[in-house]
Amino acid sequence: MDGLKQEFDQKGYVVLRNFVGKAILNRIAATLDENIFARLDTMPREYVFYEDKSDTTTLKQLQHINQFAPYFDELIESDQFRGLAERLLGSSVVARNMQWFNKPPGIGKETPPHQDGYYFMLVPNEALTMWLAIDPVDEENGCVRYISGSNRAGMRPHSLSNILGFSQGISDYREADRLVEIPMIVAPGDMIVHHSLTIHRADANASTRSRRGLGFIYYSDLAREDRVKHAEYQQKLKETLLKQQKI
Ligand SMILES: O=C(O)CCC(=O)C(=O)O
Repeated sequence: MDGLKQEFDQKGYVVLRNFVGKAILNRIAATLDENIFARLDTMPREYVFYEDKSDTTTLKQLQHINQFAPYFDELIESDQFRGLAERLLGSSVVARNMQWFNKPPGIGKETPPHQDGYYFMLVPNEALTMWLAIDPVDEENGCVRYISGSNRAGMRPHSLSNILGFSQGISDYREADRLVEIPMIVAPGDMIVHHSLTIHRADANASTRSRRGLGFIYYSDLAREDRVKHAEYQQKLKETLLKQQKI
């Protein structure tokens, strides 16, 4: 485990092949169907994002799904997931959000280059995100791409991205950054984990396949969140998205 933490500290990410097996993947699929997809209209609008709001087949992202399914709450609080977050961050953690991501075939947009910590507003910026693959994900359907070591180089400037679900992107991202990206090619059950300062992005889905995954976000107990600033940002974002009729 020490080796894994060392790798995480050094590169800002780790890859865990076959982190969950078929039984858990099947239970995740059943829980999504029963507790989430069947009840989307009971979730707050700002938790449910479509590529095209008028077409329900274009669902692209869901926030806080652990609040709507006891099994997801169990999973995010389990030793397998939460325990791993604690070992990688080297501190106690708080589970903050469980997300569902998709890039619908052909229309799923790119994920702008960003550092999660820019959205989290933490001091110190000590948090991580786990991304568990549900589908096979490769360069064609828009895999996550990391910049190794970027977790040790501080926060880059961000500005509004105009991409639903990822409102901020790195404003000075350049060709030199693209050249050193590492594509995370994963199979169902594999998991990638990145630090909140690790730069990452993903291409649009150019394939005829879906690109689904689950995100698990944990904050270190050492991190203090600017809750007022965060709530103000979320409220302003919600108002903008409602006005633009994107949610
Ligand atoms: O699913 C994606 O494209 C990116 C997810 C992401 O940025 C994250 O989990 O921090």
